[in-house]
Amino acid sequence: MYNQQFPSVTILGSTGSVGEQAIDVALKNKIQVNALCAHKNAKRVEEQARLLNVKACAMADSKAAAELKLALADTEVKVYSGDDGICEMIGENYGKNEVVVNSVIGEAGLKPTLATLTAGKKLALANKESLVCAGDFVMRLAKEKGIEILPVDSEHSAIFQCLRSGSKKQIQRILLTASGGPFYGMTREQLSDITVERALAHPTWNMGAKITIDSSTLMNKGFEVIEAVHLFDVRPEQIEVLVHKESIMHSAIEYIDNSVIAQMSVPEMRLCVHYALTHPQRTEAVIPRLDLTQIGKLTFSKPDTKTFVLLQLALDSIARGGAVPAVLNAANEVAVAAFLQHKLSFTGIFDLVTETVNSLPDAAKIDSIDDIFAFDGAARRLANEILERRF
Ligand code: MN3
Repeated sequence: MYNQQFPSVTILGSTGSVGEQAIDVALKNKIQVNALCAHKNAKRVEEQARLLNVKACAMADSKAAAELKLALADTEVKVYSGDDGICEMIGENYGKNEVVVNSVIGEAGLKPTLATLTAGKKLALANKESLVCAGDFVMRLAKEKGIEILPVDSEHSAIFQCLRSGSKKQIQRILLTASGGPFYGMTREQLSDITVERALAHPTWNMGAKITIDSSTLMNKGFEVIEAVHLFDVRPEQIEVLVHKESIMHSAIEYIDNSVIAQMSVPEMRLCVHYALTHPQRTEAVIPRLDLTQIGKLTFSKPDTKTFVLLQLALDSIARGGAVPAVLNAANEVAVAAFLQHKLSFTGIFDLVTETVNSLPDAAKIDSIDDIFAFDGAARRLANEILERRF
C-alpha cells in the first residue's frame, strides 16, 4: 500500500540519474508513482512502468513512443508521444495532489515546467534550464498559481532547508558552495588539452555527462546562481560562490543577524529528491550518515573566475537579464555537445559560449516567453555557425 501522507508523483526524465534516484526514493517511502517520461530509452521505461505499476508514460522521441506502446500493449498504461504528448500527460490527473519531478536535461525541460505550473501541480525541480532560461516567467506563473517550487539540486535544496530557520526577507547573503570539479586550480593552458574521457572520469556526484562537464567548467555553478536569484528572490550580489572541495556543506544562508545556517550531508542527490518528496516531513534516511571526524576538515575559498570565465559570464548574464541567460544556456548546450563529440577542445567551450553571448546584444530586451524560445533558437544557430567557422 502507498503512504497517503505524501503526494503521488510523476517523474520526468525517469531514465536519467536524478530520475532513477527519484524512483528509488519513491519505492523506499511507498510513494505512488503515476506517470513517467523519458527521451528515448523505451526499454528502461517499460521496466520502470511495470515495476511501479504506473498509469501513463511519455517518450519525447516518437519512434521510442511507438516502441513503448507495443511493449506495453498487454497493460492499461497510456503512452504519449513527443513534446506535446508530454505536456498533455502532465495536464491529466493520474493521481491526487500530485508532485511533478522535472529532471529533464536541458532547455527541453522548460515546457514541461510551464505545463506543470499551468496544471496547478507542485513542481520538484531538478531541471536548471527552466529557471536559467525563463526564471521570471516561471516564478511569476508559480506565484499566480500559489505553487511553491521544491528545489532538487543539492545547493538549492540546502538553501531551501536552511530557510526553515528564517524567511526569504531575512536573507542577507547566500553562500553557494561549489566542489570546483576535478580541474579546479589548473591554468587555462593546462585546461586546453583536457580530453572528453578525462572530463567524464571522476565526478564527485553521480550524474549525467552534460552536467559533469558543466560542473568541471563551473558553468553549472553560474546556472545555479541564476536559479538561486529566482528561487529565493535575492539580488545576484547577495550570492557568494565558495569553492568547497569536500562537498559536505551544500550551501548556507547568512541571515540579517549574521547567523549562518548551513546544511550538510554526504554528497548524495538522493537526499535532495527525498526532501523534496517528503517535505515538510523528514523520513528514514535513504543515504549514509555523515561522519565529520572521517572528513576531518572543511575548506573554503573564492572561485577563480579569471580562468573559469563561464562563471563570470553567468553573473554578467543575470545582471543583463532578458533572454541573455537563455542565450548563455543555448550556447553552452551546443558547446558541450561539440566537446563530447570531440569537435571542440575543453577551453573551446569557454570561447564558443563567450563569443555567442557577446554577439547577441538585443537579447536583453524581451516581451514574452516566445521571445525566450526565439533567442534560444537564434543562439543555437549562431553557436553552430561560429563552431563551423572557427573551431
Ligand atoms: Mn548542484
